[in-house]
Amino acid sequence: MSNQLQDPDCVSCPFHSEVCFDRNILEHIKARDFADGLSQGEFRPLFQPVVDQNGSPLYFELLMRWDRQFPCIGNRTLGPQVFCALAERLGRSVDLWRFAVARAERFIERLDVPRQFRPGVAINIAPADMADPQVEVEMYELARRHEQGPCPISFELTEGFARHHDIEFFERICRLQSAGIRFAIDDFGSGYSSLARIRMVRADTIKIDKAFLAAVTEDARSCDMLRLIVQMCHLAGAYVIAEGIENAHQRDIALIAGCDGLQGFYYSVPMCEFDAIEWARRRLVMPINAESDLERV
Ligand code: G
Ligand code: MN
Repeated sequence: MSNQLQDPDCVSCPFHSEVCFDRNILEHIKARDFADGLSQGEFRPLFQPVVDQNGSPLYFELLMRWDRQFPCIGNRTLGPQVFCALAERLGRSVDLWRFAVARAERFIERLDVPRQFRPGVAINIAPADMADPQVEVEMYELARRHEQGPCPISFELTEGFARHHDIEFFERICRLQSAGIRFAIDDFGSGYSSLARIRMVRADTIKIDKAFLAAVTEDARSCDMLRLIVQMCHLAGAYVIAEGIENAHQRDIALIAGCDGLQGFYYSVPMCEFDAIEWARRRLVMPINAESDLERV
């Protein structure tokens, strides 16, 4: 992270390295804090790569953080598990989503790589936001802005979406897919996500929850299960990403199980925009003459 000081977004990183995911902290946070945080630019997107079997970036997942000085609890960096519930309660969740989309588009623009080699960005979307008709409208606009090729921005349906049973929800996803927006089922195998969900949503990608990868190191039975889950996801027509790869052993198991992509601390922690761009540029595999196209894109 030697380049942090060159990126204004990163100035706060060294002071807030520990991310808080403890929801109990919510009782100390006021509605006003959130509104101020959003208007004062305290939300900061990080980017974590998803790589192929050679370690080359396929795309990045945008992970939001919130840096704030709270009067009663001091300086904190909060993770989405904390502030997404608050945003939803305040009816500001779509605002945060919109901010994420804008920053994902900025990231892709700054990456400045020819379209055919350009890694995309995946943004988490909560089920309640996905059910908002305005979000659907904005997703069509997004698809139109990128109509020259496959839309580089995709969405990860977070775990809670499994509780949304209404047919309109699934039809909306289907319509958007026809318009070129791709969806992933996030954290598959955790919480409420069930087999019915991968049947109802024809997800482009399924991400296997990191709890599975945590288990495979100790347990041969989990390896067999992982292989079967990957096969099932492939039969459902989806790419499969293994989340939470922390060491070479887990990487090998995920690859033997047939996973198409890998994500986790073994490859990289979530990085600020500047570091993620540097990281990607060092690893992108492009034909030699493609470099000269960089200027023209
Ligand atoms: O639910 P979702 O997949 O969006 O969660 C992403 C979260 O997982 C991020 O907060 C990220 O920091 C964390 N994460 C990413 N890679 C790893 C990993 O290898 N191990 C663990 N324990 N967490 C990870
Ligand atoms: Mn995710």
